[in-house]
Amino acid sequence: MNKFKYYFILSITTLSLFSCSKSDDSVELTPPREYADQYPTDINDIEQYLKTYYVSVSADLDATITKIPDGGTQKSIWDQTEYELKFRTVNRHGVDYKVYYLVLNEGVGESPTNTDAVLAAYKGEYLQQVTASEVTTLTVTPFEELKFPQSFFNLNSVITGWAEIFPQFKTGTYTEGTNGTISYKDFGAGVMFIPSGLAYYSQGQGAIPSYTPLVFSFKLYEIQRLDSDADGIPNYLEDLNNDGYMYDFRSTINYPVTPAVNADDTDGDGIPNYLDIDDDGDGVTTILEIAAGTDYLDKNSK
Ligand SMILES: [Ca+2]
Ligand SMILES: [Ca+2]
Ligand SMILES: [Ca+2]
Ligand SMILES: [Ca+2]
Repeated sequence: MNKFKYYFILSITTLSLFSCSKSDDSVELTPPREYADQYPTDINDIEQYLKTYYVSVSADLDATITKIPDGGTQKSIWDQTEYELKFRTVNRHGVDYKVYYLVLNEGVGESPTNTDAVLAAYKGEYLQQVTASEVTTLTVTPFEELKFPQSFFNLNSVITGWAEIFPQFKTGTYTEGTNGTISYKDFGAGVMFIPSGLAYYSQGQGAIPSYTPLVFSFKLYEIQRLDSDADGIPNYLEDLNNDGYMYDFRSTINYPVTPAVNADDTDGDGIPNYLDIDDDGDGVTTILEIAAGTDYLDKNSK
């Protein structure tokens, strides 16, 4: 039901845009593609990119990714062995997405969970097959770069690809200069390769066209622990199985199939602890239990 509501809202938005920009009366709406139909195209583009581009990394972990020229001897990202190319399988929309990421440096500090916020520098590019004179070429277009981040991004409200990959990295250390500057060292740095279904998909965003996989190189400077249900316990301490991820399976858009057991839901009411104001379901809110000094932490401590 929710799914239909979502599409309905999308259609209305699209319709109003078209109504404004078109002078004739014809309006054609194309429904979003099926995620399962789009994914094979995306993963092919990503793997083609990984096999035909190489990476060079500066001393301060800036990644530059370049196409291997004809006859070039550079090793592709796929074939090189200096940095580990890993992937994480992310199930959404009934699709097992493979999200590749390249570890330039894992970091030495703390990892965010997928419900925390990050202070990160990043550079984004999109991949697109472009056909000209009957020849189709994979093109790479930069769309955004943020070198000196000033504010934190809540991983819960950015694209899914970010929320899934940042927890695989750690922060570093930092020192404060006398003039208030901060220098970061040993931070996590990497490159992630995200299928469009875990990015902006059919809608695109700004300069990013619809249905384009995204490549982000990034540096993880700092994290901010969030407390989404404001019960006094930060999210990462409500991650009962300690895997760095918490999910709200009530969202039928993101998770069409609810697992039998949510590992991060003490009372099994479907609301994960990080969003549940009464984690143990005894009718007394967690925040009251903490204030009263009852045995909340004994019962729920990991
Ligand atoms: Ca909390
Ligand atoms: Ca978890
Ligand atoms: Ca619960
Ligand atoms: Ca309770």
